[in-house]
Amino acid sequence: MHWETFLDTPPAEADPDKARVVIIPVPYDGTTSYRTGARYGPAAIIRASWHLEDYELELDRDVSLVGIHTAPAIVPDAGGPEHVVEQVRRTTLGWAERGKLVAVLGGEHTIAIGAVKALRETHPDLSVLYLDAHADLQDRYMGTRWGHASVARRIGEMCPVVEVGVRSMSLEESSFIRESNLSVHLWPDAERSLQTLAERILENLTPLVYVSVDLDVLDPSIMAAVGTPEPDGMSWGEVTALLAAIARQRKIVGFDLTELSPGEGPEACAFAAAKLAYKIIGYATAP
Ligand SMILES: [Mn+2]
Repeated sequence: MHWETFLDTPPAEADPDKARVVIIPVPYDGTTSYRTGARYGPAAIIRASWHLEDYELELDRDVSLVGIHTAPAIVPDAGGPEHVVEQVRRTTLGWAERGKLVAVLGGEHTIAIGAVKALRETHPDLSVLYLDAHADLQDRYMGTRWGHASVARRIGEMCPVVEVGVRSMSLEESSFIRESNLSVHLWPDAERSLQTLAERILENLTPLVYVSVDLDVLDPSIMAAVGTPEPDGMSWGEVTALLAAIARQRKIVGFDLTELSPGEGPEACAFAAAKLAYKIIGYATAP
């Protein structure tokens, strides 16, 4: 039998009082425009995590020793995305107030808005590192301001946001970036040097950072299981090296992994997502 928790940790070994990290599953894909399925993402990531080694070779330590508690999944309110964002805000705030590193598993990217809202309450000087193939800067999309295409726009209204990996946007979004002087790093990166890119990203990040990952930032060759894949994306090594570099210079207080739609690709994608979650936990809790 399994515990249905991240890493399959028995509840007794993941006491929420002692855990430094809390996983919050949010199986929501209500505003997805092309193919739904991200609602199955959190369960697929958690199941894949059962096969991870606790020993993280790159970091040379057993990351699970920090204590990783898996909270009950949020049951999405049928009232629409604004309500789900509020549910995520409330749940995230509860854990953040207890000093936990929050790891939100999507679900569609919209849920990031709720997590950032919550962490802005506990950390007013928060900034957001936003990894996504898409700019997500539409003011409205398909009749709502709370859809997956408006996530970075809503977050940018709350705090500084630095986008990385972007390779698709509308003409309106392109004009908006120019007018608002937003920090958007297109991919492929013009300089082709991760170190230079990391330095430029750090210029616009405050000391406390929330990392928001739409898994479609990765190249579809390794991450086909997303609702809206975009060619010529970041490699596994580029994403992990970049996050490791940022975590060495900033304190990561929370993160999300979103948009895994397990039915759209091989099972390897859920394994990659689980490993990425584990690595980010490792980077963020490095001694
Ligand atoms: Mn995206």
